[in-house]
Amino acid sequence: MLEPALFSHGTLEGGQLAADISVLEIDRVAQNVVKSHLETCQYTTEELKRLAWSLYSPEEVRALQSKSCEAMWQQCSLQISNAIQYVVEFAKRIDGFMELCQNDQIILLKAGCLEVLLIRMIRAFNPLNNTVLFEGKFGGMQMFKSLGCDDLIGAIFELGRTLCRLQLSDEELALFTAAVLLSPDRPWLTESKKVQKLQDKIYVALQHEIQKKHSTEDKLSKMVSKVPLMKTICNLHLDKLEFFRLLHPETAMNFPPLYKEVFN
Ligand code: MHQ
Repeated sequence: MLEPALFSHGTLEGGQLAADISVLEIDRVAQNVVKSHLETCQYTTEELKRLAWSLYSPEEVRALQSKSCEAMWQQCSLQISNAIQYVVEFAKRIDGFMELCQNDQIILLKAGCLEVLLIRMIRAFNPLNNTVLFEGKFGGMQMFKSLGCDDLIGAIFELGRTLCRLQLSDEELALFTAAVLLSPDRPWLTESKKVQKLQDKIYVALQHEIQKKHSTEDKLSKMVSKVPLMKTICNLHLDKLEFFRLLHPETAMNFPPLYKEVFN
């Protein structure tokens, strides 16, 4: 062997020390990400539990359905824009994010915030009756009928059901959304290696978190396998927005600035 010292007792102990340091490091990453999530998740779990009882009445659903397409788009873009603000705040609180160059921060947020919202949606999604929180009450997909995007809405609700089946804890959700946000493969990143290193640590922390509940099935790969579907939904949303903009340019011009900035 060329490097016998590598296998000597002393070096092995050194290796163990390195492993201990990285366990501490991983715990620190997990704590930071989970805290950031809890501080920026818009609704506490308790609030959502209480809200789950307030459903839109059939009359209220009918009222939403008879709105104009423009009015409904305006309302949805406002809700999404509000929710994005919390995702931006979440990103800012993740250790390492603010140390990336501003260019990369913007790329990661623009590319990832809808995916993060779609994952966060499971907290505000009731798979028992297929309803989601919209403007303070829960309602089914029929309430979005006037958008004229049944395929998009159908895909979002389907994803909601699929992700709910994974029964993610707030810790898992926090780490999963952070990992999605810190995707090193987003086009035009200038420091993707730096992003990769941050994401690697978060995935290790996530795997560690999953193992705490000594589940046998491979939950992490199940979670990651839903990412392509989320990307499809994001692209579908962009297509719908582009089409809407062609039909109603003046309404689209009045969309919330943050929504326009992210999906321009
Ligand atoms: C967040 C809270 C939250 C806020 C807004 C794009 C388009 C024209 C229509 C919720 C999509 C319609 C969104 C408002 C619909 C699927 C959108 C409109 C978690 C996510 C959540 C609940 C959003 C989920 C998706 C909603 C309902 O913390």
